[in-house]
Order: sequence, then C-alpha cells, then structure tokens
Amino acid sequence: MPFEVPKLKYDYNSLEPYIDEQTMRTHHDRHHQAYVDKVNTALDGNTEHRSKTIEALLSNLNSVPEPIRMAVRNNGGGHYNHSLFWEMIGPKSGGKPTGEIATAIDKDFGSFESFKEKLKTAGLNLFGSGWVWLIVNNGKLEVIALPNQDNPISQGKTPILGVDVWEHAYYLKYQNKRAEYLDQFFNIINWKKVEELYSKAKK
Ligand code: MN3
Repeated sequence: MPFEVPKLKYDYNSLEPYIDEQTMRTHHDRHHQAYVDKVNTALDGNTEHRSKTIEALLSNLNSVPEPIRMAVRNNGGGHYNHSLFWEMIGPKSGGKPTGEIATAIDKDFGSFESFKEKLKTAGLNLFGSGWVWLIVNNGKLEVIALPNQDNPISQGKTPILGVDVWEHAYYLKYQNKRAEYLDQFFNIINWKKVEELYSKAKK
C-alpha cells in the first residue's frame, strides 16, 4: 500500500495566530505530500519493503537496500515526522502539561521552565534544517536535535514531541526569527497526545 498524507484533524486556520493558515496549507498539502510521493516512488517495485510500515522501515534502515536507503531515510522520515507532528500540535492547546508527563518533566529536567529553555536552546543551536525532539530513552526524558528528517526511532529512541525547525515550518510568519517561533510553539503543543505517547513509550 502506498503511503498517504493523513488528513488534518483541525482546520488549517485554527492554529492562528501562532501558525498562519498559509504555512499550514503549504506545509501539510505540499511539503508533506512531496515526502510521501518520493518515498512511494523509491519503494515502487520493491515488493518486500513496500508492504512494511514506515516505523518498521525507519527503525531498521540497514535492512533497506542501499540504493534506496537515503531516499527512505529522508522522505520516509519526512512522512513519519510530519504524520506525528500534525497530531502533536493542535488548536486550543499549549499551556502546561498535567499528569504523568508533567511529573516526568519535573523529575528529568528540574522544572517545566527549564525543559522549555532546553528545547528552545536546542532549536536555536540546530544548524540548518532539522527537528528538536523530546524522547524517551531507557525510561528517561531527553531533548535531542537531529538534522534533516532523521527520527529518533532510527536510533532506538522513542519520540513523544517534535518541533519542526525547518524554515518551511515558520518562515512565512516569523522570517528569520526562529526564537520567536520556538516561544510561540508552546501555545500549540497538544499535551494530551504527548502524554499518550509517553505512556506507551515507558511500558
Ligand atoms: Mn516540515
């Protein structure tokens, strides 16, 4: 089955004023679609690998034939990352997390404020395009930055929140002000989804 871009579960304009409608349309309908088209093309004709899930492919990249490995890593990664991303953000979101994830953040980062600072600094220090991830690694929360469309699952780690720091994610509204985008990003984090992923990851 070829991969498909999942439909957004909220309106394109519902993340305003933090993420503008035009950015959402271009990002979801064009950028994500391009990753999907390219990974489908790469896997076309490869009966063994095209039947696998995107998670299975990315968590064992070495099993992907060398000639298409980079295309799967980049475009398959783009598909997986963005599919997660649309769920990790949402309207009427943001604020502070509650429940288990809030306790874990306090325990592993000291406080919510220092977690925020850590995520923001990682985003600012990431040179070029990539993502900043909140991951679960051996039961502990960590913030890591990865280039391009690489995903923590390729390193055996579980992502529970991802911030897209490619310019296409923020440039129309924020231009070169990445710091402001990172600050405003906290207004659209869907902590319910993050907590759900956290509960699954620590089992
Ligand atoms: Mn993107």
